[in-house]
Amino acid sequence: RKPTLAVVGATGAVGTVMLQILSQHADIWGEIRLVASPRSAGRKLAVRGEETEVLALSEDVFDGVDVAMFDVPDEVAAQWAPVAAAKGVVVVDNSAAFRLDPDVPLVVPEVNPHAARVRPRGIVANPNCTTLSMIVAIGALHAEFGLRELVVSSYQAVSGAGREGVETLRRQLKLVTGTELGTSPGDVRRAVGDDTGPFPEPVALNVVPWAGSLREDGWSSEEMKVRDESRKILGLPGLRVAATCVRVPVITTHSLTVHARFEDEVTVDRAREILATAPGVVLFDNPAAGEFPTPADVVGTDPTWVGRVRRSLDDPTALELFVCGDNLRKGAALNTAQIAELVAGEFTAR
Ligand code: 11C
Repeated sequence: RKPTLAVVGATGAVGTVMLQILSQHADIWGEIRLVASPRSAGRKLAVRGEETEVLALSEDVFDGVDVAMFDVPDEVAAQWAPVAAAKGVVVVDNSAAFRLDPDVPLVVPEVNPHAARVRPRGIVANPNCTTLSMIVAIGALHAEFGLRELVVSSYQAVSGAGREGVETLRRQLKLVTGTELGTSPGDVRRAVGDDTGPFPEPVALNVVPWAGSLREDGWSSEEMKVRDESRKILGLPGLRVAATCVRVPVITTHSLTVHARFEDEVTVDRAREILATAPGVVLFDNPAAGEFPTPADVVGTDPTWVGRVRRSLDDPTALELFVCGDNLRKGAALNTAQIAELVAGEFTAR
């Protein structure tokens, strides 16, 4: 039989992409129920070509549901995912609430699909979009070379901070376009005003070395997520990871520079072969022809794009890469949908 799916958080930035993906992928679901906060209940959204009414989040909404994809704030997921799981629903959750729980698998189908089958709490977690924007490529290289260390810097799009992030950049861009701003200290800040939305500084004509909230010793929550989640997905609890997360004036698609150190010497030729054949990865790397991935080309696509593949000049066991991934697709909705489809296979096999 075809399993019943609930999409919780259907009206958000990720939820919107989720509905597109459900309309594009093979139609494996029976009923699809759309769920959101009471504020959005009653709205109608298109999924699989049908206008579907959004229901208010409640316990009853999970009656008869087999799989639920959650894309809601951490505190909402922390409260409601266990409610759904207690009713026998398999929850695929895209919040940070359960990612590091040892009884909740953290799954990337190209890297650790087997983990999705063992879920003592009835919850499977979807990683953070920054981790997800690189981990498929890193996982493929790790499978061959054995990863020892990651040093990464991110260039994160504003849609990582949801609709408010996108609205903030668009508003700020209107205020700076056609001006001479960006030539003296503080001129951009004065032009965009005090309301910098979800970002601590102006993001138009700027880069902001901050994402998330403050953790110990000056690290950001986003940097800790990249470290903790990479370790868990790759099954390398002692992996050395140093991340610096930076917000850039891009609407959608996170990029990262990656320094990856492996057990033994690596060659660029073999690394390129691995990346060119790994499922979910596109190697786009011909600098002589000006070819490397950029967010402007990657946005709206599914794969992890890799370019600028070089062996480190001072360490023959390390590679340098530039990686781009759409943070709303593979970084969020697509990976969540892929996990839900893995789980759905268990129902259709019954
Ligand atoms: C950002 N990566 O770009 C964040 C948003 O843990 O799922 C996603 C936060 C998370 O701001």
